[in-house]
Amino acid sequence: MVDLTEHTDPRGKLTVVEPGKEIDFEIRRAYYIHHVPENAERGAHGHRRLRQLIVAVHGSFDVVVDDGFATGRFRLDNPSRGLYVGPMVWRDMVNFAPGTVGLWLVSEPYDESEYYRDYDEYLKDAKAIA
Ligand code: T46
Repeated sequence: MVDLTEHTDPRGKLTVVEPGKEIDFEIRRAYYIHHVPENAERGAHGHRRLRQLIVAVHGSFDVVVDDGFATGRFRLDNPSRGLYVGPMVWRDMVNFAPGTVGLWLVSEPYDESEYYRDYDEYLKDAKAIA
């Protein structure tokens, strides 16, 4: 989990993500997820190279990560705390609260060939590089 720099004054809070400070990769793409239907799950993939910071800017959801050897579950519910996920990690996003907006800041342009969409293929490669 990454604590982001938060500036609070009587007008509210402003949270900053700056490469070289809160994260150690250049941001080459951003996307956000919203209007997630009740009980919907996203993810079910891994990335070969991509690094990302995930922030629940509104609402909450869980990120379940799996590196081929162990799993972990992280609850994202604070817009000033993000989850860094590196390459070669399988991830699922679950348990979205109604109205949630999740932000992804990522290190690579969109490239479908960079995804693992098949868990068995991912697992074989994850174990091979360990
Ligand atoms: C991730 C989770 C949270 C694009 O055309 N450009 C993009 O930059 C992205 C991210 C997606 N798309 C298209 C590809 C699909 O037709 O949007 C559609 C939905 O994408 P996907 O099925 O990959 O959605 P998720 O929620 O499974 O995964 C996405 C990201 O791909 C992934 O990196 O971490 O959001």
